[in-house]
Amino acid sequence: MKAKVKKLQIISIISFLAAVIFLLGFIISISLKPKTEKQNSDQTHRLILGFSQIGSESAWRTRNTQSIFEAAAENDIQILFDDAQQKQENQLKAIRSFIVYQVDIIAFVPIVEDGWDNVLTEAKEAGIPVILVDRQINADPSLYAGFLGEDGLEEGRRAARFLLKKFNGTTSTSDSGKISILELSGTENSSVVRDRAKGFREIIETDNRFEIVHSENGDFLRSRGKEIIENLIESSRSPAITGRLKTNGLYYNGKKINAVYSHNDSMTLGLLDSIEQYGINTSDTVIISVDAEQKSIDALKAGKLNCVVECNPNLGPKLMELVKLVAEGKEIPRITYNTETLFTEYDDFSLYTERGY
Ligand code: GYE
Repeated sequence: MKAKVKKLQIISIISFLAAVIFLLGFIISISLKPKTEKQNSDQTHRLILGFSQIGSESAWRTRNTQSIFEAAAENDIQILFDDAQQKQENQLKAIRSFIVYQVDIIAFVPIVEDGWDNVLTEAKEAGIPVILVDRQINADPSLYAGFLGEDGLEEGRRAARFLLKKFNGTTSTSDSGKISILELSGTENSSVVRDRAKGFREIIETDNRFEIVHSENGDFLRSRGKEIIENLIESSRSPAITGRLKTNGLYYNGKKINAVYSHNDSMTLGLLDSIEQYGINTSDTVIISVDAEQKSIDALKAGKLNCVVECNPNLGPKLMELVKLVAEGKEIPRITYNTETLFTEYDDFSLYTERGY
């Protein structure tokens, strides 16, 4: 009997060892098995992002591009980049080349709102997801995965709220009894201009002391900002006294401008170039700008501006997060706004940090 039990014990130990050896052998064989095409490609496949940028019209735009390249490098994402030199047709060409190249994801800054349906339909048919960056479009929402950028409406509202606060309890000294506003707007038909103008008017129209007497498109360019103000100054020369220049402020059709709302810092810096060139005293003109690049913050600190609404160009890190989610086939929010703030003459400037653009 004892011998039988001993024999059984030996058999179960041997079969247990055999099972362990078999299992080990199985695990080793799996790990040594050559990876399938898909396994290899999934793990080692470096995401390729086709990115179409509108150009380099402002310090904001340049920082925006840098931020995206930096974040792509940090996330080991390859970028196929195209600078469209401010032309929509170049963006359409770039997006089509990304489709041919079969990039994994396309991201682009739509210079204007309309005219994207066809090319985005082609991207969809090619199975390439698209993310909108910085500006929005009028197109079938199923043609893009989501938008990442600024809340232009809120930027406009912030600018107007500052103006209402600044003129709180004051009445205009102008003949019309109105507080006259000059608006320098950016690229026509772009979502950012639509929103900054709309948000500003939404608040301004709650107070009938204010009147926008003139709005002109400066295409977000310093040179255009300078030119518009030069024309304004030149056209305010008083014909009566042999074209003597009015230097106690800016005028439009003889009306003194009490406030300027400029849609970006580049145009605002152009404005400052002209008033300095002509020696115009704008100490009682309230000047509000948008973007918050270092030069405009310096002008605010120097008392040349009254308020700067931040538009944050550092979209890179968030974009790469969204790119990776989309590449994994995951849903992303329809809209992701960047965090932004406000800089005004009432701030403690010693608390400011460098803007980095
Ligand atoms: O304000 C301006 C740039 O689209 C938010 O474009 C962007 C705007 C920005 O030219 O500086």
